[in-house]
Amino acid sequence: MSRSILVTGSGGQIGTVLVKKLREKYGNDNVIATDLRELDLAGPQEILDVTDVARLEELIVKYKVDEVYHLAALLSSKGEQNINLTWKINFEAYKAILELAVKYKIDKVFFPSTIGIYGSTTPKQDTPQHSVFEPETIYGISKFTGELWSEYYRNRYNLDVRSLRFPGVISHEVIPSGGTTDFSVEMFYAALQTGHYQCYLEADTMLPMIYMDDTIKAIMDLMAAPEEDISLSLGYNLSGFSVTPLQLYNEIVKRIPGFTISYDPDDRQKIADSWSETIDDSRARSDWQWKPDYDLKNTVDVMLANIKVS
Ligand code: AKB
Repeated sequence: MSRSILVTGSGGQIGTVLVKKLREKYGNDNVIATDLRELDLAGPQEILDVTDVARLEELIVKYKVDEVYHLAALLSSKGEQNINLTWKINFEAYKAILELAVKYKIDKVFFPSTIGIYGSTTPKQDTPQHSVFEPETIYGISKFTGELWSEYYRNRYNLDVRSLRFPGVISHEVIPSGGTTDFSVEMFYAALQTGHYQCYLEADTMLPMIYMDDTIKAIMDLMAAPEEDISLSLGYNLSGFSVTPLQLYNEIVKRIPGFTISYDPDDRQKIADSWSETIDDSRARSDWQWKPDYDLKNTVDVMLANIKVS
């Protein structure tokens, strides 16, 4: 069946890879990539500032959109530098998408949530699907509010909204920026480019992570699952594996002898300390058969095999 799919934030870490995969599955012309800037992509693309609701509506009408992925976001660390813009992009633009989805009878909406919705009062080990959520960054607050609106729209308007709580995403296609988990990508580039990495988190700060191929698999599987298998529009807990900067370093240095690391924690330490260490993603496993393919070791192998440094 032909679908018209609109993706916001298509030039970001996840968007770059997801647009490619969606186009492989649904055809180039059926996936409209949008971003603030022009992208180096074949296939339909449009400049879109997601805070411009009139433009968003114009594109939804122009392409008769029936699926939206709202990937545009400011992440945890950058978000603290501009809380009003973070709220506008992460939540208000998303709320506008929900309203337009009802108005134009859009079939399905994907909302990326995050481990940033957890706070210091959330259990850190095996964080359950339903728990205490008192996020401590505007990023977490905007994403948790988005989750609540997703569930509300599902219950009130029968809108098919699906969502995942992403851990740190490790990938070699685009280097992430503005997040607290960025060290998990930066460390690979430093190992290959300069041979030294200065980490902005303490050596033993454990955080949940996921490799990009598993991230894309999770999004595609969740969105393709029969509606009756989806038991919530809140974000599903999701995890690949958990790792500390020191554990990641130890795996990299086994493969790149001589690589060194030092630690100089900054503001991001406080954010990382408020997040969970390990996640219970059993609801995703039972509802739509989520199962990651990548652990720490094969993630390190595939990253080092694919990063191109000049
Ligand atoms: C961040 O570090 O802000 C993101 C996230 C975990 O959502 N990568």
